[in-house]
Amino acid sequence: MSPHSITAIAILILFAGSFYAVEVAGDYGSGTEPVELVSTVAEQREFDYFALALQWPPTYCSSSTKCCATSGCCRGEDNPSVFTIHGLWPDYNDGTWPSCCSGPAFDANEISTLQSVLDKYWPTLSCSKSSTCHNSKGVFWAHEWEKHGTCAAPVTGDETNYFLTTINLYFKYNVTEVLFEAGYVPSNSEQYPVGGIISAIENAFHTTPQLICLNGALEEVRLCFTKDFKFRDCVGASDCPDYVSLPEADTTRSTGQSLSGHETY
Ligand code: U2P
Repeated sequence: MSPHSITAIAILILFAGSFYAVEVAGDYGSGTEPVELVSTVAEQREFDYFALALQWPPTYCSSSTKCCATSGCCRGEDNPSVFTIHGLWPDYNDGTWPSCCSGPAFDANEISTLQSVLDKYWPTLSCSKSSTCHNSKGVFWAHEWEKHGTCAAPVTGDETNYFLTTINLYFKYNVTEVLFEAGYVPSNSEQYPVGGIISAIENAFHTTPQLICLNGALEEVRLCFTKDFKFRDCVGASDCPDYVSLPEADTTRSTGQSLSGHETY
């Protein structure tokens, strides 16, 4: 779909109605924490900017031991050793964000043609189902569309276009390639200076990323964009120590099923 079509859809949606807030607390992944759903009838104002959140699967996977066929942590030799997509999030300049705006519920058919790309580059890393905005649970993509995609709709349009826009940004700004080329390669022994990682991204994209860490390992890189997809600073601060690890994928972790459904061993 052309940018003009997306803009046309965006304008239609912008004028179509108001947004209603349903703040969903709790992350998509762990499934061990209770999911708190807080519904309000307050209208949500339109967001200020986008954050493209990319996760480093080996770090996330090291925090969850459960394995299942759907998890990107359990594909054996195919376990991802590239940054994968967490989400494209609409954000406010004050550090908060809208969530669960009005809009259609997730429809798997809308993204069926993208399935193989999503499985590979936007996999769930958890075995637990994710909270959706309708007091229920669904796949990771349902969570990301309903919580974030519906609020991004004034710019990104419908579900298909939300996923397409996100995938396009992911391939256009290849953080994995930038870091690997700068020498920041997966290692279970090296510690890398956070300043060096930030500089590598600044040199490539002329923007400062937000980095999120877990137990001294890089877990997420967030790139921020204006609503016309020019780089801008993120609002939140990075939370990493001065030196971080970029762990290798654990290829021994597997359910014995690959993405194509064949056994991996
Ligand atoms: O950072 C923890 C979780 O908070 C949500 N988040 C964070 C920053 C932001 O700008 N927007 C946002 O939504 C994310 O929630 P999730 O999409 O995983 O439910 C993030 O994981």
